[in-house]
Formats: sequence, structure tokens, C-alpha cells
Amino acid sequence: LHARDPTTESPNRVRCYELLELTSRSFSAVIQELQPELREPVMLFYLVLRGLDTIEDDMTIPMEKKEPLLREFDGILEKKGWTFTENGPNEKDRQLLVEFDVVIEEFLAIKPNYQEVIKDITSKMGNGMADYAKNASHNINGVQTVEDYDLYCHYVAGLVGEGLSRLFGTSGIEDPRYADLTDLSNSMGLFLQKTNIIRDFREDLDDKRRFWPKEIWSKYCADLSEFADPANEAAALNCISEMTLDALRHATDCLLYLSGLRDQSVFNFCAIPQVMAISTLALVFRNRDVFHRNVKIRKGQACAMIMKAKNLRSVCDIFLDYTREIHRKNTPSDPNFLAISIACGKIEQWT
Ligand code: PS7
Ligand code: MN
Ligand code: MN
Ligand code: MN
Ligand code: MN
Ligand code: MN
Repeated sequence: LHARDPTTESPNRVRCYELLELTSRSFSAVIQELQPELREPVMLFYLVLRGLDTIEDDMTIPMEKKEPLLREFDGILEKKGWTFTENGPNEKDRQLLVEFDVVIEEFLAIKPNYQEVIKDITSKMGNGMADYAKNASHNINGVQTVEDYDLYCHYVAGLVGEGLSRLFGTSGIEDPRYADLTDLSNSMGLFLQKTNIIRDFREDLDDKRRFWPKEIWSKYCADLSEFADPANEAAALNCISEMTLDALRHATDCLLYLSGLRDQSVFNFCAIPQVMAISTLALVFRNRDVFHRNVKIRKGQACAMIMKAKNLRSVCDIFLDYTREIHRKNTPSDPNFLAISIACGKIEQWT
């Protein structure tokens, strides 16, 4: 769409794009196709938040060290030369923090109003992550209410949506009113994050991280770890249904958000993760594999969707297909049967 020309870029900038390719399977391609005006700030926004998330996810960093790092991460963006080499050797995105001085250098070279947005979101996200990481270290059950769950997802993903919308709106590439579209932007992030949390159940449990809210799972088990036992499969599947139902609340907001975009490269950037999310949601819905291994949509299926998701009409068609798949897998023995049927019907009507 808007190809980069690495031969005209500084060595630092080239290295940033290499780090982007190292750390993201899906975001790298869509970011590189953005218009130049948005490409650099969005790429740096991604690398900054990926660095922050690498610290959040690293369970080898003791809390006394993790908490201040998360809370002060926005300040690090102004510390030229800062690097972090003490994160766990197994952490897959370790190299990014080892070379973080390169990211800082590039960050300080973008327009000040873009820097301001990125710093503001980083500060809010880092403090939110710190609150939850600290709570998790005291409270074995992790996230308690659905309200807590929405707040955690707001910190780690809704804020990304808000920040991106502010970048889109102030760049002049999208309607300036996008900068203030906080609710719909939040929904865009929550839909992605909640799908991620449902899918990553087993990986997160093995890391001793519990994001499924107790308010939901306590209707189906006495302890979240019971779901890993095949003897509890029926209850576990009903719980996935309620988690899916909760995520589906955000689907029509996402479509409404996409309906107001005018730039093709921004549309692709925003729509592709959303169609991946709805297809993942259809895959995990009442899928027993979620409790035992990593489930992932097939590569060919993902490619076909990415090719198709170029306009609102085809994105709605994709949402309709996967909503119908959920509707088909819905079963009367599930206590969420009626509510799921209504939620699917609402999306089917909208599309
Ligand atoms: C700036 C493009 C497009 C309006 C690194 C894209 C982790 C799902 O939970 O590691 O650790 O397992 O698999 C991306 C809204 C955020 C939300 C968030 C920054 C869409 C750090 C993506 C992405 C807003 C916090 C997956 C939220 O990471 O998750 C840029 C509009 C990063 C978006 C995290 C999660 C991303 C995520 P986990 P992952
Ligand atoms: Mn992560
Ligand atoms: Mn994380
Ligand atoms: Mn701070
Ligand atoms: Mn995850
Ligand atoms: Mn992950």
C-alpha cells in the first residue's frame, strides 16, 4: 500500500523495523503499510508497549523491581542510552529491551504531539499493569469481578485503542473526532484482549496468571485450575461460553468504529486484528482444547481473511460468518444458551 524505502532510512530506524518484525507476527506487516506520517509513530508506539508488556509478562523479575519499572516506564522514554539486560533469558521479546536505547533515540525524533500521546498512554498502562501485578502477587485468584476484568483489559488494550485513535485524529489522516472516540476505541482493544485471555487460558495458568474473572468462573468451579482436569469438561465448556458471551458485547462497537475510517491503510491496520479476533472467538467457543494446549487459527484461513478484510462490507461478512459458527455450536444444555443466541442474533442483525 505505502511501501517503506529502507535505503533512505537511518540505521537506527532500520533496526527499529527489524525489532518490530522480531516481536510481532501480525502487526509488523500492517504497520509497515501505513502512510509515512503514521507509520513511524505507530511503529514506535508498538515497540514501546511491547517493551512494557515484556516486563509485565516476565515472571522472573521480583515484584520489588517490576513495580517501579512498570510505573516509571514513561520516564525511561526520555533516558537516552537506557537498556535493560536483566530480563529472563526465556522471555521471547528480550532482545527489544536489550537494544531499547535505539527505540528511545527514534522516539525522541518524532513530532512532540505524537510523543505526548505515546508517553501519556505508557504512563497510564504501566501504572495499571503495576496495580494488577501487585494484586496478583497477594491474591492467588487474580481478577475478581467483571468490572475488574474490564479495567485490566482497559489498561492493557483499551488504552492502546485510545492512543491509536488520538494519533489517527491528530495526524489529519482520519477525522479529528477520532481523537475523542474513547468508548469505541476502548471496545476495539477489549475485543482483542478478551479473545487473547480466553485463548491463552492454559499458557497463563501455567505461568500462574489468572485473568478470567472469579465472578464468572465461580459459577462453574471452586478453583480455576479445575478446568485443566478433563473430568470437569462440561463445566469448563459452559464457562468458556460465558467468557465468549462477555467478549461478544464489544463486537458491534468494533464494527461501528471501523465504519467511520476513511484511509485504506488505517482501515486495514484496524480491521485485520478484529477479524482475527472474531475467528479466534469462534474457534475457542466450547472448544475443550483451550484447557490443554495453545489453539490457533490455521495459517491459510488467516491469510484468506486478511486478503478479504479491505472494506466494511467484507469485514461485516466475516463477522457474520463466524457469528453464525458460534450460533451453530451453541447448545441448549448450556446455561448461557439463550443469552448467546440473543447476542449472536444482535450481531447478525447489525451486519
Ligand atoms: C501500538 C499497534 C486499532 C483502535 C504490545 C492493537 C499485551 C491484544 O495479554 O502479548 O500479554 O498475552 O499477545 C500495539 C485498537 C500492547 C490492542 C496488549 C500495541 C486496537 C501492550 C492490542 C500492542 C488496539 C499490552 C497483544 C492489545 O499482545 O498479549 C500497537 C484500535 C501491545 C490494539 C498488550 C495486547 C496485545 C493486545 P498478552 P500479547
Ligand atoms: Mn504479552
Ligand atoms: Mn501482558
Ligand atoms: Mn511515571
Ligand atoms: Mn495472552
Ligand atoms: Mn502472549
